[in-house]
Amino acid sequence: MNNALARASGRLATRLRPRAALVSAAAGLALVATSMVVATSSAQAAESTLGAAAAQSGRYFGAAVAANKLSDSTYVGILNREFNSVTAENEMKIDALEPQQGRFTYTNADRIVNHALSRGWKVRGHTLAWHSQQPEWMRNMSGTALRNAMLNHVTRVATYYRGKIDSWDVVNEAFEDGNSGARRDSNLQRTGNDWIEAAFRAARAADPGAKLCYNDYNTDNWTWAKTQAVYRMVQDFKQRGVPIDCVGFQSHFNAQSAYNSNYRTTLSSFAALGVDVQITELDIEGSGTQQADTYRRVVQDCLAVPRCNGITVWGIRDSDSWRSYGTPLLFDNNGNKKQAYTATLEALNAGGTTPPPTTPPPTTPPPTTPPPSSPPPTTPPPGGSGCTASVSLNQWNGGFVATIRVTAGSARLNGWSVTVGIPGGSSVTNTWNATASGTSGNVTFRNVSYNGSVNAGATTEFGFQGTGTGPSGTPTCTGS
Ligand code: G2I
Repeated sequence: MNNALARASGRLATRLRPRAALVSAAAGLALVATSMVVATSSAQAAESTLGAAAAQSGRYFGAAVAANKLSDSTYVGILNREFNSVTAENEMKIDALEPQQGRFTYTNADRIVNHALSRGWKVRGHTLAWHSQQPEWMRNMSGTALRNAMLNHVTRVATYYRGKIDSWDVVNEAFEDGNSGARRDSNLQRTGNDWIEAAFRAARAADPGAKLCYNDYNTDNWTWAKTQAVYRMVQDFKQRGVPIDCVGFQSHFNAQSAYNSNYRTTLSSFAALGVDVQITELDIEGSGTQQADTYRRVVQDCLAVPRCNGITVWGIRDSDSWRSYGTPLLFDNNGNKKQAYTATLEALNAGGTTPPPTTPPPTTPPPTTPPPSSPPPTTPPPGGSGCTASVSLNQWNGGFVATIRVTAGSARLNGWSVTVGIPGGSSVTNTWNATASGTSGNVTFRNVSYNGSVNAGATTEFGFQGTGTGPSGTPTCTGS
């Protein structure tokens, strides 16, 4: 009996699925001796690889992949046999894709993406905006220049990969650890609290077919302040129509950040907000039965939540792990299956009781914020409330991101509108922190609820993205 048959009949003995049970009952014990027949039918009922087992309930099972290991035959052998989704471990980070500002290098990332797509697998894009792994030029930037550079990066990369990415980690790790529940301080955070939603809007405009995720670690335990803070952000995004489709739970488990039985509550609570949930960077330090049991529970928790639509482990063999000392993965250094592998496969095969996720990836254009319900006043109130507006433009061949700074005059503004001339043939595709009256010609941008009020002499910013050439004239600002 070869290995696969031995495994298959072992499974049959320990855990009969209904289909296998029927075959076995009908055929009687005699069939067990003719193991080919039994093994074949049980192999159909219980899959022998992680990807196929996950696919039974409409889920994927992925791995983080390093481009420089695609020439390692043991590594690629396991990858091709077991997985049906990949995440580039480092090759799609900002420093890898835009090492010099405006110069994009996709070679290594493409090796991973093409390896996956040519086999019909999914690709998780990781990651468009992050405080870490920024190239030198970006680390030294701040304010509007950084905001524009970030949006430009999001737009260019998501456009380049349009149609190829199942889910993008649009923003990674933006919250602080510990009890504060605050955003993590970073150069991106200092460009304004709305940087995350601006990134999501730019990503949606660039690739309307990809699911857009927020991804973080230490957000697995439902009682932790960081988990709750991310939950509130996602809830707020859903309420305000910020385009978010999924939340990634990295799930790097060890003694300091241990698996907790409330993990299922975390996954189901986020899912109840109307987003998919994905386990994006799973690894569990430990060994033997303890490690295997935790893997089993993580898989069971995902399978219990219909919108938990995929699991990715952060590497293949223990020796491939960023925490190799913790032997946290499913294959040992030689590529052999560990106890954790068997537990994972069994849990995937036992699943399928929950319906597969039904939400299709978004195919509609980005949601636009409805215009204010009351028309803006046409005459300025007594006392005058002037304002000025200036444009800062980031352009490339075929597209642009414009950031408009609105400055109040000598009186406080209660609302403002800015009219910008969009050149013929160009159009606005996406606006943040304002609502647009149209997409081409003279477009008027009006404040939204939270930024209409501007103190005398103070400023606020909004932005938009477009195809074609950006505006060239000076915008006109009207205050109320
Ligand atoms: O730190 C674990 C993960 C936490 N969540 C986000 C993930 O993107 C992150 O992955 C790790 C990679 O596994 C490491 O491989 O991210 C690290 C930092 O980006 C990666 O480490 C980097 C080293 O810092 C670099 O010095 C090295 O050149 O890996 C690079 C390539 O080996």
